[in-house]
Amino acid sequence: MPEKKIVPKRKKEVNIRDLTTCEATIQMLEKAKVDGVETAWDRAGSMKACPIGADSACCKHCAMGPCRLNARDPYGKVGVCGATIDTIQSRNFARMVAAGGAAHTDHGMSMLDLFREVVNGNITDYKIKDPVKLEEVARSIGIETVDRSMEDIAKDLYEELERTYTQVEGEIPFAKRVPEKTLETWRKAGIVPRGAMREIMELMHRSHMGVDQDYENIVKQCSRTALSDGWGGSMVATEISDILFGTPSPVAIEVNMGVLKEDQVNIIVHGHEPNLFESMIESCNDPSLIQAAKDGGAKGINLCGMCCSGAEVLVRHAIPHAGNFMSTEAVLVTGAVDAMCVDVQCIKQGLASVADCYKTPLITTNPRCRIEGATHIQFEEHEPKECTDEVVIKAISRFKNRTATVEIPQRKDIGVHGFSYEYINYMLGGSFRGSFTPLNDNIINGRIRGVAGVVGCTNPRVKQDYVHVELVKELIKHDVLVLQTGCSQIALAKAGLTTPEAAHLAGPGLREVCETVGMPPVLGIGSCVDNSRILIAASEMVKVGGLGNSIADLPAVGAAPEWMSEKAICIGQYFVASGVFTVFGATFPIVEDTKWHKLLFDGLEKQGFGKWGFAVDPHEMAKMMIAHIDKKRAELGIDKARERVLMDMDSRREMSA
Ligand code: SF4
Ligand code: MSK
Repeated sequence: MPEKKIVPKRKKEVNIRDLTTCEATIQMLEKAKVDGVETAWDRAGSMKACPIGADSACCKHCAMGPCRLNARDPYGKVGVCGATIDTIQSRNFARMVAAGGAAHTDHGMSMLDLFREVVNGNITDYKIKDPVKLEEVARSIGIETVDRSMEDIAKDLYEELERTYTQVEGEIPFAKRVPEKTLETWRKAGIVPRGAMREIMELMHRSHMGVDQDYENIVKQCSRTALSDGWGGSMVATEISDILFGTPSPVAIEVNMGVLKEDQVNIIVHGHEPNLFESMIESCNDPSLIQAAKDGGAKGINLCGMCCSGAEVLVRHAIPHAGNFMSTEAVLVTGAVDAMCVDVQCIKQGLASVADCYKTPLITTNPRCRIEGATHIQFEEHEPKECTDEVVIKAISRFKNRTATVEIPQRKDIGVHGFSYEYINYMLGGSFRGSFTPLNDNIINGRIRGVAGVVGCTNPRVKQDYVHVELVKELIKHDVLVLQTGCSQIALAKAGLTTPEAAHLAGPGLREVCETVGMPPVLGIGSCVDNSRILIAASEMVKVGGLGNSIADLPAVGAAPEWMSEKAICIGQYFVASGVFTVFGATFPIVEDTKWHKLLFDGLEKQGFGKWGFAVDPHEMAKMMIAHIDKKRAELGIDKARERVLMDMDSRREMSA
């Protein structure tokens, strides 16, 4: 395992170019320095990550501690209660899974609450936008749809999906979507999830002082809880959002800070839940508010997304995206943001002081997420425009009274995003015969070596976007098709790799497929809850046939190269439990060569699951992922096919030379 990346305490002047590869962010960090504004990079530079915490070698689960063990001699001592290094690490990991899973499932439950109120007619500002998807989702979990009204199907769907959260015993509804052999592995291990509330509660209980003190038993509940997110809470969030707001299909979108407009009222929405953004779109298109903006001297209202709110809405409405997680403070430094409106998750508290420096209103909207110093305007789904209209009015007022110097980095790229599972089906198989068969065929014949999901955050302890971009470039060069979500997707969009033209960077086999279909080699599919789309795609690949009987058989891998959030750990664990080799970068909270380390990085695979991997360097990461894909190809007996295809391509090139 390579050495963990921990940036040392910053003593001397830092070269801003070492912090990020995003030119717009570099420009804004330089301006921040001149303006005397502090960002997360400054704080990360002046505060070394705690080495004991980074190794997950400490426990503060009771008042007999906190206890710290020695990562260099992990079995040299135990906690006051006798807890070993494996117990301490597995319990810490469990709590990350529980918190990450809770974030996604609470988001999903909010979407389901909204769906119920829409279906019952109590909320009229939102409607079912995609009745076809409603029927498909209902059918996939056994709800009768023939000769039934949309309302009746929707009511049944709500009743069923509520079990995703509340079910006390038995399997959650979307377990029906899991390939049979994968499900068998889960059943054998006793980890088919019940409702997320029960799983999270049990995981918190088991990781309490003096309860579960066997790391092999704890990992089972980590998996069960994580699966209740991936195949439960997150999947419901995605499916219900598609039903209510529309299933994404590819659109060309502008990305990066150049999407801000000096002569318009700029509003940024940042967070995760699409209902706030949908209402904000309505408010920004309200003729009376547009007129108010014009009366205030603006040419119009310019609505942009950031982070996952942006990643989710860009694929539905082609709303421009101003940047990923590590650019949310930097974008305020432009002085051009007239309001930043946030809901939940990944909202740095530091935004409040940066916003204050530029007199930008930072507006919280969700009762779960208030920030000291920010203005709170509660978003109520029954009257959504009350909140979003007020945000727009505040933004217009800030525009009229702008005092901050405005400097907008002239950087933007256009990329194509919005490759939902349904669209990939259609794109590959056509409208009459939508199917994953062409994808499987191209994997079997070797043009596509395998599939990678590259996802997750950016992190100030890693050079922003660098690991994402280098890793993905390396993967596509070796004919690996890349699916993307969240902040990673935005990193690649800024690097110009989400266009069909980027196919020239792909290896010969993948390039041929991309050129034939007219698709980019990097497919952006949405926000971090939309990782569930990757699970559905993997499931479909198994069902189509020819690539084994379980997700663990597929030549497929996952990565979160610059992760930072507990949600990422939960996502990683549900990928691993679903059968995927999943590599994390930046750092990993573990002590090497412990039994817990061996279990996560090797033992789980022997039990029929996937396993974890770790690497800091993107090329090393790519090597590990490609080696795993090749191992799976060999196990499937399709490794020779690839050699033949590539020989054909070479001969073709020779002939045309
Ligand atoms: Fe220490 Fe055990 Fe308490 Fe943890 S649970 S703080 S290891 S005594
Ligand atoms: S927003 S969880 S920084 S992907 Fe989903 Fe980005 Fe990671 Fe938050």
